[in-house]
Amino acid sequence: MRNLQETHLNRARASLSLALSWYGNLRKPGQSPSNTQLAGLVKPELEILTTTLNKLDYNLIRIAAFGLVSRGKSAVLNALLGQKILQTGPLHGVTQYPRSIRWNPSSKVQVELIDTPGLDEIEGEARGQMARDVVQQADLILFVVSGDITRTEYEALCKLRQTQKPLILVFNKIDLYPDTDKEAIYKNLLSLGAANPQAKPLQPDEIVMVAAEPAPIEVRVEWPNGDVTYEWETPPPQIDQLQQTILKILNREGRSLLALNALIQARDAEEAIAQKTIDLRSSEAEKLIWQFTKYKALAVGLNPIVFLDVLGGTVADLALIRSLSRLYGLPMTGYEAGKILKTILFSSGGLLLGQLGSSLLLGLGKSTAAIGGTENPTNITGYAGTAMAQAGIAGYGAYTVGKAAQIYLEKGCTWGQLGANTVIAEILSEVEPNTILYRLRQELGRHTG
Ligand SMILES: Nc1nc2c(ncn2[C@@H]2O[C@H](COP(=O)(O)OP(=O)(O)OP(=O)(O)O)[C@@H](O)[C@H]2O)c(=O)[nH]1
Ligand SMILES: [Mg+2]
Repeated sequence: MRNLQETHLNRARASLSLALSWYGNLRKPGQSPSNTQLAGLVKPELEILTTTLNKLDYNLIRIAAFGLVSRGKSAVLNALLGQKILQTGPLHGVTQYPRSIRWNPSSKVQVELIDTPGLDEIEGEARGQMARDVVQQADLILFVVSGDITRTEYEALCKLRQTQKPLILVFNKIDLYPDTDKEAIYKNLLSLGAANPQAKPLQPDEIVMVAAEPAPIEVRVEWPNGDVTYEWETPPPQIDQLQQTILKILNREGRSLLALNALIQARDAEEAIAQKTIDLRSSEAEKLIWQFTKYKALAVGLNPIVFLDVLGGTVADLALIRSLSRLYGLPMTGYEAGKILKTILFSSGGLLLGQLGSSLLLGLGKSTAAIGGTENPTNITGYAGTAMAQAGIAGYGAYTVGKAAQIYLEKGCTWGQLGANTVIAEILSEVEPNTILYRLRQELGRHTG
């Protein structure tokens, strides 16, 4: 278990280092004006890759608390810390900005707790952006509620679960409810989303009941002399169960979560780099694709032997894919180019397979026409006719392959041997049952193919 987690971290490190050196080198400013421009454009993503890699070395796990205003997000984090560090209070919007604090629950792991403003407090776009930024950094999410949840709360929860980060639903302020109500609310929370076939229900151990800052209670004090007074006393927080749940997750799979999250961030950064590169080089790429389109149409049209058509066409497509990847400076080996071509051929809804098929048919006609062509002049026109039709289809094919390759390269940049998506898939295939990661696997698996 320990070794497996270590392996996951090492693979994530290798993947990120490779991406950094690859993109760092290919986008060095100064090589050409367009490279300088590109280097400027992808600087933020390169920085993300660097900080993510550093984070892996620190072994620092980030836990972020989300929820609507006044649910007790700050109070829950204080209770975990065992100190009142974050400001709490009955007014809505006590916490205005995200704030992070170190927590050392055990000597083995370094944790950073991130407090956030209520999701319904900050307005519109700013809220969305703030939440996205914090969610992106978080390795584990605490969603704090304090009783039955509202529609807005449910929607926020669904959004957060879509980010595919491990999440614990924290039911806070249980001191306010009698046991029967508490149980009823807990059951409601468990059956959340039962009506929605898309949402997967929460598991019992994904919901934890706490009282982070219990309200003071009035206690009756009987003095030895018979006097009776009433005093307000603040009960201690009930937070043990949450603390234990978090610790269990951290020990069992903290490093794997860290590795996975780093890879997800890296994947997004790499895709953004690919996207920006492709946008910047779009006119050059357009020229290249047309060149190949013409070349391929010509090669296929002029070639009288059928199997060479198909072969020649495929070679041209492969060369196009490789030239495009070179133009973009995206990682691509011959093997990968072949895989991409195959995927494109099979995923373009038969159109390009049709290209292969019609190449064969038309090519056969063309070959026979060429063989008998010397005696009969109509065969010459027959040859020219099929050759032109075939060339047209082949050319169209090259154009489609070129366009598809462009789209594919944006995503495909993360699928190499050490590509982020490959390593993500590897890690997910190795996690043990019973872990949070195991549960995430189904979801992520759908996402990453
Ligand atoms: N009874 C009871 N009250 C609680 C508990 N936890 C927090 N509170 C109270 O709920 C109020 C809100 O708590 P905060 O921690 O400030 O809530 P928050 O979610 O951080 O709120 P914002 O920062 O405004 O979004 C405060 O008055 C707390 O004292 C609890 O377990 N029981
Ligand atoms: Mg707060």
